[in-house]
Amino acid sequence: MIMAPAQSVVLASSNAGKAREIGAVLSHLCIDIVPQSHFDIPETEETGLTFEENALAKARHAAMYSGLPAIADDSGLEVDALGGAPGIYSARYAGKGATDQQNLDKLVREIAPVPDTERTARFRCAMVYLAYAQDPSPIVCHGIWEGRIVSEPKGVNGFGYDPVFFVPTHGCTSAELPPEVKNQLSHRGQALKKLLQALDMRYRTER
Ligand code: ITT
Repeated sequence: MIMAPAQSVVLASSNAGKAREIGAVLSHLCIDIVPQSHFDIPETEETGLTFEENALAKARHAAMYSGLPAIADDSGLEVDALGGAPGIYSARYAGKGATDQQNLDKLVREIAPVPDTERTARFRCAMVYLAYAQDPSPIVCHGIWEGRIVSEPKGVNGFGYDPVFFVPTHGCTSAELPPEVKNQLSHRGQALKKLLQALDMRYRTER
């Protein structure tokens, strides 16, 4: 049987943690994921007011500069006691260019006075696929992961806020979960599962 060559798709993310998780799930499709760092792509401003708007803008930008179909993820942590913060500003909670550690430290400080019973939070993810930059019908998939914020960071897996995101169903933080378990449960894993189903029509067959 003659196999069609794999289609290259650019991943519009500079976040290594996200890229690892997305690459692991999309390895089931007959596509080659090309990181956007392979192209000379200037940075995008994330000016949207929703995860979806920001994901669309990142995907459109990467598709335009690479000439390839593009996948983008915009995600973040919503903490009820903090009025939904850091939300769409999760990557820059402690300021523009902040590291994961600085963002995490700020969250630990802000959550300290909040009683345990009021620590509810959730991760949200909007995952977008564009066939080309002006694609008028993007595929947009969402995922939500409910949990609670703990005071003491724990675990070394994952990235970002994982060490303080307690997963009640598993009795540990998401940074203590093996990567494949996080991908089955997480906001990103859920959005990717939907994207996989939608893309399966275009890029059928497992490799
Ligand atoms: P790209 O835009 O290049 O993809 P980014 O890190 O700037 O990378 P976002 O604007 O979507 O991406 O911000 C997402 C932030 O939300 C991320 O930096 C983490 O702080 C947090 N976050 C999202 N998903 C997470 C996860 O699965 N575990 C822990 N933190 C997460």
